[in-house]
Amino acid sequence: MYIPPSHPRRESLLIRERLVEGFKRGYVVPEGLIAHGRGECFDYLIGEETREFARKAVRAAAAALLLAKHPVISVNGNTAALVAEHVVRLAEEVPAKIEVNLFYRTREREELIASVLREAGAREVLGVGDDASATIPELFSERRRVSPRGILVADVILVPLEDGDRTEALRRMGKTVIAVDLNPLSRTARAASITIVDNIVRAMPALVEEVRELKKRPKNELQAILGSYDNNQVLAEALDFIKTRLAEIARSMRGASH
Ligand code: PTJ
Repeated sequence: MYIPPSHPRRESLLIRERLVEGFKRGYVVPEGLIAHGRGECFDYLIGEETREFARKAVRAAAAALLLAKHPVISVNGNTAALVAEHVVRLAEEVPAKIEVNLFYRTREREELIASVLREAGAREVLGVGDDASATIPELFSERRRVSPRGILVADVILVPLEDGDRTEALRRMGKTVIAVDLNPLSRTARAASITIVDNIVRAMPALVEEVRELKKRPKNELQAILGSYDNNQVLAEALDFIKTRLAEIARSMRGASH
């Protein structure tokens, strides 16, 4: 679809097109399009920019990934459509494993997502077919099926665009969970150890950059970054930011009406 360069919502429309393309190719589910719409609404509220609360979370996430023994990046349909190249880059920089994990799991989608990741440069993709032979206890969705070489043994897992159940189950297993979720009120956002409240299309490049930067720092500095991070505080900052921003916009609208 042609979107004129001058269109004020061009970026946002191009992102939608990537999801629609993934949907047509069969690896983004219709529910993923709805989920993106919810995300877009929250992106409007934060002004479609990476804010300070997200930067803090990106920094802590980069430290957690670099300190991990077995870091894994979990990939679903929307993530593959929007940021496959950044997933691969992040996996190389950390280094971390990449695993397909789907809420609406079918063999066809697993394979399509793995091929999108391979096209983007991934050498190994876990969680496809018989590889997803282990189970996360107390989880009843298809997300429970994981790779015994990946999420099952991971100590730190990045779960972009997640549903709350798995995040809670992974936390119960003692794992550190990093979520990317534009909705600071979601169950995932509240259950995760570190929540990046930002659009995944901005959060993933920022995370790659931060990992590159923090890789040069000593381990005790990374531990200090992680140790001083407080996720509830960061989520509260996101809500405060939205509240203040909306109050300012409302004030300026009242001013314009006189
Ligand atoms: O590919 P599958 O089968 O694993 O299914 C993927 C979806 C996304 C359909 C599935 O995980 C799902 O139903 O997710 P939820 O419960 O709708 O949660 C998705 C969360 O991601 C919501 O809180 C949205 O606000 C948020 N979100 C959506 N798009 C973005 C986003 N956050 C950051 N960046 C986005 N682009």
